[in-house]
Amino acid sequence: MPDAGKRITLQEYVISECRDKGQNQGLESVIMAIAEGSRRVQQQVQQAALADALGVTGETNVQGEIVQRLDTASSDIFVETLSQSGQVAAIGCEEIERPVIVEGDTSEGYIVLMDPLDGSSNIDVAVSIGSIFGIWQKNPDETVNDDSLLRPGNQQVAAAYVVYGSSTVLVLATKHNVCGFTLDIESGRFAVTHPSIKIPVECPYYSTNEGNNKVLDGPTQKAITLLRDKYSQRYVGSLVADFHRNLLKGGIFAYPADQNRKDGRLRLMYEANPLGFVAEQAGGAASTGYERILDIDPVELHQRTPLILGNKDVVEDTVAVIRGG
Ligand code: AHM
Ligand code: MG
Repeated sequence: MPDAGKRITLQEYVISECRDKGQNQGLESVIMAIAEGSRRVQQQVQQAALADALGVTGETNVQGEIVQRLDTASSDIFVETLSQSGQVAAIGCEEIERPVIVEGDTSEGYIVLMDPLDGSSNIDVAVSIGSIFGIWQKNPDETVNDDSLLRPGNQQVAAAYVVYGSSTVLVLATKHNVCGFTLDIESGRFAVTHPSIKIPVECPYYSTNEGNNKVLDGPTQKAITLLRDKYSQRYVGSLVADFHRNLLKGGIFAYPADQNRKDGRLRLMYEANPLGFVAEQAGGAASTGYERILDIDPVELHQRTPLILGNKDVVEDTVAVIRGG
């Protein structure tokens, strides 16, 4: 049986980060709302087949993608926990067209952008999926509106993701550290299991959808061929799971632009910015192929971006080839 009692809990960790190390005040309430939401989503993911909660809703989301029933359930759970945290002024969500502006917003409020359930194609088949969160602090005298959410990733104060896999792991990146916590199912608490994550210098893996090779431009095809020649391929098809493996074991993830996806496949605000922040805080890098992800000035909440993410040296080498170098 786990002895989580001997480990530092997520709550103890974030209180220390926020109060003792000068990380933004009130952030602990946002993180604990994410943790509570994740605990509930994890239960739903585990029980979905038994509760007849798998499958599609019959709707398409703002991105034109088919909505799974668990996408909607997860989105509702996180909107509820974040709204009730008392520290969140606005929420942007991959599944919701317009931002959710929270009533009774405080002057120290935060803005959270999230993909509540990443890896939709894996939901029904018991393969690892996850949730992703980017966290910005609103200006103290600002009344939030839709435009308040359009901030570059370099202004994030923290980012987090959760993997619902063979165990449920929450990874939190703050200004000081990247730390991983595992959910103790019995107590419902997350406890520190990966105290200070740095992406390994070695890069055993590359993760990309090889089926897209034929629609890549010449330089990008060459970049992927170079990765294939050097590294082993691992591709789950859930960004969170692919990124988590590469963060712990070393690796690079690539979803570049192609003929069918001129702006890339993944979402800047919900996927690339938060994971780009985690990667950089852990010593890695995130690029579109032409610019640093975190420096993009967003023009649209649901905008897409090409994404090259992971080991810093390998990202830089890959980007140089994509640029025709
Ligand atoms: P989602 O947020 O709707 O689940 O879509 C994003 C997912 C990522 O998790 C994953 O990296 C990618 O889409 C997989 O795309 P593909 O099936 O084209 O390889
Ligand atoms: Mg996603």
